[in-house]
Amino acid sequence: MRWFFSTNHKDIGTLYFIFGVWSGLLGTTMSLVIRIELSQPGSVLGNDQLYNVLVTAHAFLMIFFLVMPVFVGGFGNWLIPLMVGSPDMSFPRLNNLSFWLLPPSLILLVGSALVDQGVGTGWTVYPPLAGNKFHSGPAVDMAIFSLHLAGASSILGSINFLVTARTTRKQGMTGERMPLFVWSLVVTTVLLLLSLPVLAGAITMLLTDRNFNTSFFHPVGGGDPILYQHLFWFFGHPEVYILILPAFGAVSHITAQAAHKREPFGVMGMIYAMIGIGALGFIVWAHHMFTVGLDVDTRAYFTAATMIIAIPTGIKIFSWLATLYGSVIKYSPPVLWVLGFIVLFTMGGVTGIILSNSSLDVMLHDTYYVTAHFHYVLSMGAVFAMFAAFLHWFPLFTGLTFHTRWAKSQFFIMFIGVNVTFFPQHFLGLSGMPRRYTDYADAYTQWNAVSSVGSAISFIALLGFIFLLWEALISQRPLIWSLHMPSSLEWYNETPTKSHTHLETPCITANLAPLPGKQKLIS
Ligand code: HAS
Ligand code: CU
Repeated sequence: MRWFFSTNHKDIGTLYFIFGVWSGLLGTTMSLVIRIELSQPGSVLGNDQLYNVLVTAHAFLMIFFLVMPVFVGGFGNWLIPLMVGSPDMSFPRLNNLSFWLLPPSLILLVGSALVDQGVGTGWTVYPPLAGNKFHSGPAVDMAIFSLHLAGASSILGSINFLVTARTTRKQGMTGERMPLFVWSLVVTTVLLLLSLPVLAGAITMLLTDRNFNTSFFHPVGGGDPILYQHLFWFFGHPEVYILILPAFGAVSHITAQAAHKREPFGVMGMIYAMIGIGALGFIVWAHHMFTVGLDVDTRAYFTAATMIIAIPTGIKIFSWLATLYGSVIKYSPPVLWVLGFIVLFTMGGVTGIILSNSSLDVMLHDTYYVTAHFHYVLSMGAVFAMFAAFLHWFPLFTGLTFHTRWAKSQFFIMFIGVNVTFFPQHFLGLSGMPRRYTDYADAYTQWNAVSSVGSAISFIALLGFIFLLWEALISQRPLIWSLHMPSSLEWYNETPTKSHTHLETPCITANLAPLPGKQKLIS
């Protein structure tokens, strides 16, 4: 009952973590089946629709049920109140509802794969494939309801986070003094509030097209399937920044800690860069649609607008490097993950810039080059940052520590695994291998085999992480606070005490030292 009815931000954050890890494992197993299918030409599953169902469910699970719940729900719930000095979220019961909307959403999603032929549309759910002609059973309807529930959960959570960050900051914490992780979630939740209703509208129109004979996306009734793509990507592009911005926030804290600095380099620049990325994220959506027949001026605009995003993102990358520059870095496990993040996310970002050239994208769209791009920014961007953040804040959450040496080797195995998996996909894409097919020409065999071996290595590394988590919990290795004080709280002169752990009272603010009167945090 404690967990079911909890209104405590730490309990709810923990629920999000457990939920996210569970969905992440399910999504990972699907990715392994995908890589087994593609490890050699010919069919293993013997069912192309089933393959497409796995690809679709994999994407939904990773995006909506792993990265968003863990970063926004898990870390957001745990850290926002601690970082702004609030006893809890502003609307604790709404917080409970936000979480508990997710399990039914997940059940609908997993259920959709089990009824009729499943949802084999890809996470974009484009009509006409997603219409009742090609997906006639209830599966797509279930997936639409699943997205509605997950969307409602995110919207309610976003309102809660924004109100908490705005109204419950302790005295003296002006915007410039608010920690960057909180800022990253403020921008993320604004993006959620502005983009999710558009997705909800699009999939509701799809629902009525499927069930009530409307024709929003049916040319026969005067509709247009391209309208769906515009609506979807008006949500979809901000969504990818929703996935990465909290990671940016976490990386800022961890780099400052790694460099033994009170704050990262260029805090104001970091804040404006995140706001800039968020704002620009709304005016670039048609770079996903360069092949639908846009006129050349429109393509020129979307190419240029998309490329501009390299500037605020570059500001962030170079600010992290400047934070690290000149300091003696202690290569602790979270720092290794963060360094991996900076290098590999940048690679993924640069392939994004290549894709943003509409004339190149005409060739590269729907090839494995796109798959390589988004796995570099997601699997090695968002997910690496997630590992970094988990290792960084685990001592704060539990008072316990990971086995340092084993955690470092786990990082290196994962680093090798994901690069072996995804780097060859650039070659496959450049030589024309399309995404979302079960089979391929023999010429693509070699790099596909390599990629599949890489996914097996990553899976072993993932099992290693679960072992490490179990080991950390079972061995109860305590943290010595004075040596490992997380700088994120130190910045704001909040001395972490034992009461930061979930074992003590949920109300921690009473134990925190007041913010120093005139101390300058921003130079
Ligand atoms: Fe992306 C497709 C372009 C960032 C995720 N992206 C996807 C998909 C996903 C995704 C999931 O324009 C597939 C969706 C699907 O299912 O179809 N993406 C970009 C650009 C950026 C970018 C320009 N993407 C992300 C992030 C993601 C993400 C972040 C999730 C976490 N993406 C595209 C395009 C497509 C696309 C096309 C459609 C492709 C297609 O055909 O379907 C930028 O935000 C990246 C900025 C970051 C950097 C690195 C750091 C910057 C530095 C500054 C110097 C760099 C410069 C560039 C000046 C650029 C260090 C120099 C250029 C050189 C060539 C060297
Ligand atoms: Cu995009």
